[in-house]
Amino acid sequence: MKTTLTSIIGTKYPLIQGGMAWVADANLAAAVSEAGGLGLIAAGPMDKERLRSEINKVRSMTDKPFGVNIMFMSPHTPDLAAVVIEEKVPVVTTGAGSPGKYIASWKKAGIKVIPVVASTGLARRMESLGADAVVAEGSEAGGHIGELTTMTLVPQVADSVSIPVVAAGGIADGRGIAAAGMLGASGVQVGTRFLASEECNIHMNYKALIIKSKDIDSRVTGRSGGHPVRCIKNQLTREMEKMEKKGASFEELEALTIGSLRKAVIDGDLKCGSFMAGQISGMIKRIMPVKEIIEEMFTEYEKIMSRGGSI
Ligand code: TUI
Repeated sequence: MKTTLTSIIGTKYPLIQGGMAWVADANLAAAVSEAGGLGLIAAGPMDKERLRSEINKVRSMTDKPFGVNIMFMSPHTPDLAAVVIEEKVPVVTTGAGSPGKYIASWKKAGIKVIPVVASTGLARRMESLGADAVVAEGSEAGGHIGELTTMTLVPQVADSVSIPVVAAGGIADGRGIAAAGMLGASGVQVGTRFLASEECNIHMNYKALIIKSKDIDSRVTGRSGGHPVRCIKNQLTREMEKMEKKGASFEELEALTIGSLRKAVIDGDLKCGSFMAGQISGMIKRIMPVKEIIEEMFTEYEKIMSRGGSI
């Protein structure tokens, strides 16, 4: 498949893996890249030496293009931003903040830069600073989210910039890819579906929760503190909701969630973990190899398009 996105990132399919902090390691990234998408290492919780070692590991597992996701809530961001240059990483995506001050140095190093945005304003700012494409991520997505849904964000971003737009949030099958195309996107970013992949190194409880979850099982907490995060509902999201109703401060809420993503991914702590996942998790019914997930998605997409995109 050729789209304006595949010619930038050099992949077989116009698909980027979500940069899921604590989840997306070299194993998942290499599997996605080897299957024809763009695999990402989530630098999120890593220090620079851990990131360097994950980059080397991906390179030992695949010779296909891959990327690193840098999210701006990490204290290691300046170091991580330097490592991607030193290691000549082909693509960088960013999240949870503006990569403004790093774009020029990444571009100078020949890195393709694809910031994740949740508004047209940030998309335009990223284009003017030299971004190669943007991921427009709607609030159906898991983890840290913006205000707008994928349905409303993607076409507005597509109308606002001339660089390719990648749709994200709620996409887990061929229908989602076709819909993204209709909204003006040149590709998709997929996160939640890869949580239920064989190559994803998360605790079994996390995968089981994705498989078990229904359409209405996710909750957004943290809106009151300005950091809305979507997770599968559990004891932690219920406690957060109670505290937010009582008007708890940002610090009190943070105290409750500190380390909670690690508790989900590593410990499988069903009560106190933050099981970040998108609203589409209700559609995900079994754990599959990454290659089968990607091929199934694009086979279904081709089938829909061969009918002229009608449903
Ligand atoms: O970044 C994400 N999703 C994430 S990051 C993450 S790590 C985390 N760990 C613990 C608690 C909370 C988060 C989990 N999920 N998606 C991309 C994304 N970026 N969505 C929204 C944004 C965003 C929001 C505001 C980007 C920029 C922004 O403001 C930029 C500015 O300065 O105007």
